[in-house]
Amino acid sequence: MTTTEAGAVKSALRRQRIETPSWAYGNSGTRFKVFPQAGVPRNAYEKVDDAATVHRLTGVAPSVALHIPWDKVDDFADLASYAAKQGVSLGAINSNVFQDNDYMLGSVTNPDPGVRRKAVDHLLECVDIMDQTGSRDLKLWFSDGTNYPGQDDIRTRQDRLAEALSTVYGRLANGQRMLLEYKLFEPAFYTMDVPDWGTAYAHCLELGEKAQVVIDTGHHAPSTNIEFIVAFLLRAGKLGAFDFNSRFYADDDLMVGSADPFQLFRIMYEIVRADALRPEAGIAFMLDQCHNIEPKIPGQIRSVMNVQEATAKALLVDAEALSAAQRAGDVLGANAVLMDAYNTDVRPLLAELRVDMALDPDPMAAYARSGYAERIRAERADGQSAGWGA
Ligand code: LRH
Ligand code: MN
Repeated sequence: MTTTEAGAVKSALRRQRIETPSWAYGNSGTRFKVFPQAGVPRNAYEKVDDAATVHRLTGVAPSVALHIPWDKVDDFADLASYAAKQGVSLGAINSNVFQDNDYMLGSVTNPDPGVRRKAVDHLLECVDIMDQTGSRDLKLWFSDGTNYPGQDDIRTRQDRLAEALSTVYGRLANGQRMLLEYKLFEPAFYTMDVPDWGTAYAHCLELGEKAQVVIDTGHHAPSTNIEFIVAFLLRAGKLGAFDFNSRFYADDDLMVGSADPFQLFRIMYEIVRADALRPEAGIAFMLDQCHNIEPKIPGQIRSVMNVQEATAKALLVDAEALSAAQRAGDVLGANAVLMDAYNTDVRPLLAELRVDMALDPDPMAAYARSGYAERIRAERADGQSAGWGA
C-alpha cells in the first residue's frame, strides 16, 4: 500500500458515517429470556449519552436512530438539542406497528379497516416526530404476515399495504424519505407482506423517489447473496440504507461482521465500487443489533470498528487491476485482486487514522479506561431500565 493509497483510504474512512440504534443500548433478548444489565439507560436522553460516547471514541458514529414509542419523550426538539450538545444528531425514526394487541392479524394489512387506520396514524405521528427532530428518514418495518395458507388473501394484503404506504408517502416533506425494510419470516411463518427485496423495491418504485429500500443483513434466507442485492439496488438508485448486523442462522442481530466478515467486505466493496460511501451518496449505514449477553456500549464500539475494517479493505481493492483481470476473463486473477485486499491487515491503518483524528488508536481500551461503565452503573442504579417493552 503506497502512502498515496493510504492517504486516499484514510480520507474516505474519515468521512464514514455509521448510525447506532438507541435500542442496542437498552435491555434485549430472545423469547426465552432478556438478561438485564447494570448501567443500562432508563430513557432516550441516556441512550443519546451512550451513543455520544461511541461517537467520541470512534469519531464516525455521529447519529443515533430512535424507535417509537420506545424513545418517546415530551419534547423531541429538546431531545434533538440535547443530542447536539452531546455531539450527535437524531437519525432515522423507526415506527413500531408490531407490539400492539390490535396488530395480531396485521397492522396496515389488517382485515379490519379501523386497525389499518390506527397503524397509519402511528406512521404519520412518526413523520410529525421527524419534523421535530430534523430527521431525514422514516424507517418502516412491518411484522405483518400470515401463519397458515388461506388465513388471508395475499393480493388484497398487498393492496392494503400499498394504500397505507401511499398515504404516508404523501405526508413526507421535501428532504424526507421513507425506508422500506423487508424480512423473510418472523414473527409470521407462512407469508410476510414485505418478505424480500423485490417486494420492497416494487413498492418503492410505485411510490416514488422519496421511497427507498433498507437492507437488514439478517433478514434473508440462508446463503442469500446480499451483495448482489446491494449492487442491483444501487444501479437502480433505490438503495436507501442498511440495518447492519450478522447472523449464523436467522435474524440473530449479532454484531455486524462477527459471523461473516467476508460477507460484510463483499457488501462494502459494492458500495465503494459504486462510489456510494460518501455521505452525499445518501446511503444511511445503520446498525440494528441486540447485545443480549455482551456489554452494550463496547458491543457498539466493536461493531463500528468491524464496519470500518471491512470498508478499509474494500477501499484497498486495486480497481484497475480488477477490471483488467475481469475484462481478460482471468477468473483466478480477478478473484486474487479482491482477496489480496480482504487479506490485508487494516488495523494499523485504522489506528493511524484514529490518531490523525485525535482519537485513541484503540477505542475499546479507551472505553475500558474511561470509567464511563462504572459511572453509569452507579448513576443508573435506580429506576426502570429501557428495553423492548418500553
Ligand atoms: C425487525 C427489525 C426492524 C426494527 C427492529 C428493532 O426485525 O430489524 O428494523 O424495527 O428490528
Ligand atoms: Mn432491522
